Amino acid sequence: MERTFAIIKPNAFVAGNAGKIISRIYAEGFTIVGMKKLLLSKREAEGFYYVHKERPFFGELTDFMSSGPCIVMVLEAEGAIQKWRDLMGATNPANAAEGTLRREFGASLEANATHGSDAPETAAFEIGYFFSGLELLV
Ligand code: 3AN
Repeated sequence: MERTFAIIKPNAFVAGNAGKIISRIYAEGFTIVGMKKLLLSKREAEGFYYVHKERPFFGELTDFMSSGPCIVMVLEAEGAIQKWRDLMGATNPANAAEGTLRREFGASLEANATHGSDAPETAAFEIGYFFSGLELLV
């Protein structure tokens, strides 16, 4: 079993799509090991996206991620990291395949509805950024 870290981003939460996304997560066979709603501060969003700090979109991305509530989750499944990325679809909703979450709920490259870890090391960092071990008991 593997764990990955997921976010339902502010655009999806504000549009009222969190419930539909959570239903898809269950339907695809993930276990939700941890889940909470947060309103990130700009500083907290910057800390989370630290690896992107040199990218030109860093300011806009962290403004967006602190613009409204989001839901952070730890998902468990066989091959959870790739499985969740497959369910999300391509980063740009315009390129995301039919049936993926970003295709259905993404509004733009930035407001692309969901986030998912891209490797075991990033999953470990991202899970630890938001959850303590005590919050992830199953
Ligand atoms: P992914 O989330 O699919 O792994 P990354 O790691 O390339 O994609 O990008 C991190 C986040 O930064 C994405 N979720 C996306 O919302 C945002 N992003 C990526 N490229 C751009 C861009 N050119 N303009 C604005 N936001 C971007």
